[in-house]
Amino acid sequence: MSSHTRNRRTRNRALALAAAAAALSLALAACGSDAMSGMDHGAGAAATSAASGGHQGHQMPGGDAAATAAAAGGAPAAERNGYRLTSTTGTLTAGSPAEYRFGITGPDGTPVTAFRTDQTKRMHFYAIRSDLTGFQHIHPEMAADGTWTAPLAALTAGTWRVYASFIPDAGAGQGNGLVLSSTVTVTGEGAAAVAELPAATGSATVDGYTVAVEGAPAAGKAGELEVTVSKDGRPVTDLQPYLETFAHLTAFHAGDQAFAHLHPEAKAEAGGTGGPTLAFHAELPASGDWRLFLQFQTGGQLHTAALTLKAG
Ligand SMILES: [Cu+2]
Repeated sequence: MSSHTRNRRTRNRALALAAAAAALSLALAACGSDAMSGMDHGAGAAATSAASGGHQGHQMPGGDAAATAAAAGGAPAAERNGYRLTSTTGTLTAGSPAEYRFGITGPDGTPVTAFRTDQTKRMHFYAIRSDLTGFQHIHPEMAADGTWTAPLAALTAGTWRVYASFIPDAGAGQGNGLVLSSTVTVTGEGAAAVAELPAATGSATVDGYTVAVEGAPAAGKAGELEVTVSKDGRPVTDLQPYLETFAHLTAFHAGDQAFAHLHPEAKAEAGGTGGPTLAFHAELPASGDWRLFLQFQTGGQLHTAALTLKAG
């Protein structure tokens, strides 16, 4: 590594860490990177109280063991701060495109129809199977009555978890980002099959692009992940903006499907190009294996690379 490169990297890292630290309180309050607890959408009051205690435990990893464990584990609940994900879609059929319909009700129990735009969209929706295969990231459409429809590509049979990430623009939680989740059963052959999580690696290849990830995030601590994109051994510098970033990075925790959205340190300007190296705020709430999905665009084409990362 040349000294120039090393200096640049050191500077980038120092800036990044400072930015990450500054962003931490914001991230805790508002962004989807908090993977708060809650057992399941059926758990009702228990899930709600666990979730509301989540931030506290998250900010104080050395605090009360039970609170920390609750905060560190688990997929987001279906309800948080009075906002609830509701759906009439309990089961779907494997093998063909399907629609998942849902709504968000506010603290007053009525459907929320006012949402803030975040990364160009009012709603970010993810679906992933229990074994962390089959990642989908969709931007659903909302009807006037607040019903959202997410057009899913064909799913494999099994248990899936869906996540709605949004910022309500009405009610007591106006302006505070939330991630709510629920499960959906997909019927068909092979529903019980479980794919083994690929071992943690520093890189993955998709559509001829190699994505290398550097960084060793510690659970519950703000850190940095550096992603470098190359093709045929050459750095890729023609990344196009996708949702105002040069790469969109989400992560799902093995076992409990906790969720984290890792925000980039720099916004992409419309019409600009990026690469080969991108820095992200890495803030993974739990230790263990996380499945990362990195989405980036070149030549109008969206690519999704997946790799496993271990958080200490
Ligand atoms: Cu999105």
